[in-house]
Amino acid sequence: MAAAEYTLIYWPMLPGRGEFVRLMFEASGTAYRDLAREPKEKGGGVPAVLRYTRGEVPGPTPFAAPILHHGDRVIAQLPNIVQYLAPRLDLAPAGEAEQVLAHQLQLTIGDVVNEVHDTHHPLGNGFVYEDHPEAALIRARFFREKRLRRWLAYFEAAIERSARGWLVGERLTAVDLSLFQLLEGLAFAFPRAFGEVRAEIPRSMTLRARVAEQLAEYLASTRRLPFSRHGIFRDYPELDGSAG
Ligand SMILES: N[C@@H](CCC(=O)N[C@@H](CS)C(=O)NCC(=O)O)C(=O)O
Repeated sequence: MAAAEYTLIYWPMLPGRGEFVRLMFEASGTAYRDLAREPKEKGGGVPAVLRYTRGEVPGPTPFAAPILHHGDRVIAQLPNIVQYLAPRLDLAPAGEAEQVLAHQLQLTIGDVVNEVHDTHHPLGNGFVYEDHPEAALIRARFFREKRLRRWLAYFEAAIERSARGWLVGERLTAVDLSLFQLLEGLAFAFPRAFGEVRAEIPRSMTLRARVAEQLAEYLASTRRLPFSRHGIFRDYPELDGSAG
């Protein structure tokens, strides 16, 4: 079998930002190497990620994962990876205006992901959740009450504007896959708060179901990593306002 052209480098054992890239390969039926999920003895595991971020691999050093290695190119920053891969995997919209809009929406999804991360890491990456649960409660409440509905209404309006059931253009593109993943993550991390909004975003829920249908084989496979209490989307009931 021919070697995969694309290599994804991302922390093994959690979906995180790597999953947004993985979905592009899976949806387009593109062979890829998921390097850090291979055994350490074969060059995988966490050391694989560190080799890249420590500059031990030729090419520009990425600050953080996800990382895409394609030929002699080493590319980081999730929206940048999506922008690079989308036309190559036939997951980009057709014209420049729509491509710019897709990138805008992709960056916005990245903003939401950052805010979700901050609900359990309100004081930054140097702490673990258990260090500052009170701050996390405040941050998560702000997210649930002031941000979640606004973010979701924004994507819903984009789908309504496109009038084809997708965020941009007339068919599924990479940013739809990212919205799917975002909705999956929100439903996992904030089942109560998300449950209160879902009736207000019917187009987004339909998009989510359509992507799930298209990816059914992958989603049922062991290649799909489950959400947990590692990574971005974490199911702490207290942060969903539903504990106690
Ligand atoms: N803005 C970057 C964020 C990358 C990022 O924060 N990656 C996390 C994992 S999801 C990481 O590896 N962080 C390690 C660090 O920041 O030192 C992107 O969208 O790719």
